Amino acid sequence: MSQNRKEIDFHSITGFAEEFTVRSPGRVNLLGEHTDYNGLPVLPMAIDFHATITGRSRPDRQVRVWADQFDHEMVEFSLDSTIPKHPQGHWINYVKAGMQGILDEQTDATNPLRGCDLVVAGNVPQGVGLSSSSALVVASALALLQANQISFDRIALAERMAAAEHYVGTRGGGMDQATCLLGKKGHLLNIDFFPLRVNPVRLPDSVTVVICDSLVRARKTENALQAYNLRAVECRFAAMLLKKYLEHHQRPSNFQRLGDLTGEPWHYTYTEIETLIREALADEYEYETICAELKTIEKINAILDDYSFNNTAEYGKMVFACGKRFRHIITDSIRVERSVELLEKKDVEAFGRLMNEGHASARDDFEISCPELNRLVESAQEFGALGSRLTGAGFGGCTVNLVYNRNVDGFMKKMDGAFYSQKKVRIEDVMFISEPANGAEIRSFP
Ligand code: NG1
Repeated sequence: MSQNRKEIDFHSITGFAEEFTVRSPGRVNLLGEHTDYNGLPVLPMAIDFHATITGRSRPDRQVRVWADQFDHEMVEFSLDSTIPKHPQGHWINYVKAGMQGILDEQTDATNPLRGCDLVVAGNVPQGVGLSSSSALVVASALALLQANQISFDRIALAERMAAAEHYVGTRGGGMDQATCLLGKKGHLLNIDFFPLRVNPVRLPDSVTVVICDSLVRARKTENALQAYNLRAVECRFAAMLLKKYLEHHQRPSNFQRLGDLTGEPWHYTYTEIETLIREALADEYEYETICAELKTIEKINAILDDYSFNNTAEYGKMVFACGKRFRHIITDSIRVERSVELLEKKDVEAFGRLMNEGHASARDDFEISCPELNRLVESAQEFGALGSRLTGAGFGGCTVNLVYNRNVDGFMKKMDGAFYSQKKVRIEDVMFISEPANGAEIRSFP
């Protein structure tokens, strides 16, 4: 990974003068993993790696996009009410996702959006849990808004972009888009969802965030799509089972996501939800048991189809670890809540211990780790990181490590020796430091 970025020569690529540039950051999450789509909190920060789009508006409804990273490959499409998708995994789908999100909200049919010429570049590493996808989705939406001189509210846009990214086939939550738009220099973001609320928490000056790449690639629209969506489905089924349990005990049961139980009419604390999960859910359910418990095969199959499984013949062999998954979700939420209190007191050592616990929970209960991530975490803990855990969707990607400033050099050298020195990699491509960065920026040129 390298923070170097070259300037985009918009004129030589497109033949026109540029009118604006948008820079939208990636993010690293310190705690609260897979909690976002369950309506529960996260604790990420924006990083100093960006998707960058340079552009100009066009008089018609065409969008032409050159990808600086992909040999200036150019893709053209029209801003029709439904933008057709490219094949799954193609980079242009992220651009289309952001723009479709803007089009869907456009109510004034008499004043259709103008298209634009764009050149996309960036240095957020892809498929390593640092949110390169959302950086591009958000940057694309901002480019379209800028080409049409439309102002926007960052919270509303972040909520819209979270839904918009489902266009690419993954069913994530809203952490990435919110961090990308609302990042604050020097701060972690304590984010709550439905509705989106963001509370910046200062990262104490004594510590540095070091990110280490496991070198295992997990692309959410390719090899990791089913694994990621299976976690989302397991959480959805867990919520349905919990609902049945509450109904059975004549308690209010009309909720959608686990996080709803903290609001009206339940007002449960996280600890009460933890107890409820323990009482109501088994660790794992076979497909037939889930269908029997929820008294429907059709609905279960429809949900699996909806989450891109598309192979009904295999559904009978699936196992859903609902209790284990929710145990991770609620214990990670408790850890986020405690972390905010600890960071306010600048207790970085206790915060680091919660990060370590978060890794164990992601590994054992949510089962999104892999041997390489576990090795990185164990080495980091041995070499003096206050906390170390996998970050992002998991199944590969990076670890995030909290290290006292004074120990950073020694820590990185030891990590290099233990993990990278045998491999053919440049150290600046696999280990890096970022301060918490600001959210997306737009610059326009007269
Ligand atoms: P990354 O790490 O960018 O793949 C994904 C989801 C998040 C969140 C995390 C896990 C998207 C766009 N992002 O992030 O919403 O669920 O996994 O905490 O789907």
